[in-house]
Parts: sequence; C-alpha cells; structure tokens
Amino acid sequence: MARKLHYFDTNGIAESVRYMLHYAKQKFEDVRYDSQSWPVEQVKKSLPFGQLPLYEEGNKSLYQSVAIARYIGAVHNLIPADIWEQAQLDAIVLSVYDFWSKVIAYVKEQDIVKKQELKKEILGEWIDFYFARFENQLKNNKGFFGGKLSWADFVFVGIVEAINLRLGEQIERKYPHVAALVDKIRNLPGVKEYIVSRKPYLTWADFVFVGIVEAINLRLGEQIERKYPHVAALVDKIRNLHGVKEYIVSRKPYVLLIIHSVKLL
Ligand SMILES: N[C@@H](CCC(=O)N[C@@H](CS)C(=O)NCC(=O)O)C(=O)O
Repeated sequence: MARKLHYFDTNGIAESVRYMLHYAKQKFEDVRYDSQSWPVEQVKKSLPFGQLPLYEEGNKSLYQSVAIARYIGAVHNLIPADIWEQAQLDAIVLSVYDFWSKVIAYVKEQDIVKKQELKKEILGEWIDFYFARFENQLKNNKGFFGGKLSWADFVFVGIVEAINLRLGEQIERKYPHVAALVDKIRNLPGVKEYIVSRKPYLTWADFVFVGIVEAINLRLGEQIERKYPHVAALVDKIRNLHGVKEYIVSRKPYVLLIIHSVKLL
C-alpha cells in the first residue's frame, strides 16, 4: 500500500511525522512542495482545508498534523495502551501547539515594529512559561513525556526545531531535560540517518546573510553577489519567498544618502 506525506520542503509541523516514519523504517513518499511556488492552485484546491500536511495511505487520506502524528504513532507502537495516559499525551501536544501558535503569530506579522514586540514577548515571557513546565514534566517522567518514548516526544522535538529555525534561537538550551530529549530524538536510529541525508533547510542565517548583502549593495551601489552563482541564487530564493516577495513589492524604495569623503585643500 502506497504511503505519501505531503508537506513543504521545510522543518515545520510535519517533520515529527517524517522522523517517526524513518524511525519505524516505514517506506513512504516524502512529497515536498517549494514554498516559493506555493500556492500550487490545483494542489491547494484538492486539500480538505487548503493546507498541508496531508498523509495518504492507499486511497485514504488524513489531514491535520496532530491527527497524522497521533495516527502514525498508534500504528508504530508509540502511543500508550491506557486511555488516560493517551489523554495526558494529547494534553502535552496541545500545549506544544499553544506555544507554536504564538510563534506563528510572530512569523505572520508583517508590521516590523509589531513583529519585534511579538518576538520580545516570546523570548522574554513565553519560552520560560512553557519550557519551565515542559522541563518539569520530563524531569518527573524519566526524560520522556509519557515515561517512555512516544509520539508526543516526536511532536515536541519537531516543533522545537521548527521554532529554532524561525526565531534564530536554540530555545532548549537553558532546559537540560528538554535539550536531552531533542538530542535523543535526533540520534534515534533512522532519524539520525535521515537528518544527515536531508538537504539543509533554509535558516535564519540565510535571511541575515541576504539582508546584509542587500544593505552592502545599497551602500556600494554594487551587486556584490553577481560573480557567485550560489550566493546569487540564495539572494533570489529569499527575495522570492512567499510573503517576502509581497513585502518587497509593498515597501517604499529605500533611499540612501551617501556622503563621500571630501578632501579639504
Ligand atoms: N492546523 C493545521 C494547520 C496547517 C497549516 O497551517 N499549514 C500551513 C503550513 S505549516 C499551510 O499549509 N500554509 C499554506 C497555506 O495556507 O496556503 C495542521 O496542524 O495541520
């Protein structure tokens, strides 16, 4: 039976599903969409709510990342038998998503000032609010949310990584049990090999790099990337990303006052 996971070519809400499938040595087609060319109208229209991820198994399909992760967890023995314990893990996953929704609000905010405020709140308040609690849960449960490896641990680590990528942070670093869980999942057989084999995802460092290249170009009246095809391709990729492209079109053109040094005679 053919299995397919459809998602963007990035580390986001479906990475935990990729991790679980690799850990379980389950063959599947990892169908990836380039966010640069999204929306692909035909695909978007075919999705139940117009969004990814979507998981297919033969002629059945499932949407909603949590439902997919829970299902894959159940198929591969990563869910407890006891329904009370299952509910405890559901609660953890929903709390992880509560935190994720704050990061998504930050990612989607177009106003630069409001965006910075949201980031400040996340870094100054929300990380500690959520992570102090996650840390305690792990500490009291032998390093896993349910006392042993479960789908909730995969979802948690997938979201932590997705957040790190978007905030340019390593949010787990002050929480030793959280950091240990991230490390454990990333080193599981199957997951470890997958991480090594996947193409590197676009990170915050790529955004910083392109921002600086553009700032230098503006000041030198140059296009310093032009002789370096891979650099030029990255600049192009970032500038054409969904959201960035629209922002570039909408912003007022930047004007720079260049004061040349004047030699006084
Ligand atoms: N609650 C949904 C959210 C799905 C969602 O927000 N998907 C985003 C990517 S992370 C998406 O498809 N964005 C493109 C679009 O909305 O057109 C889930 O967890 O699966």
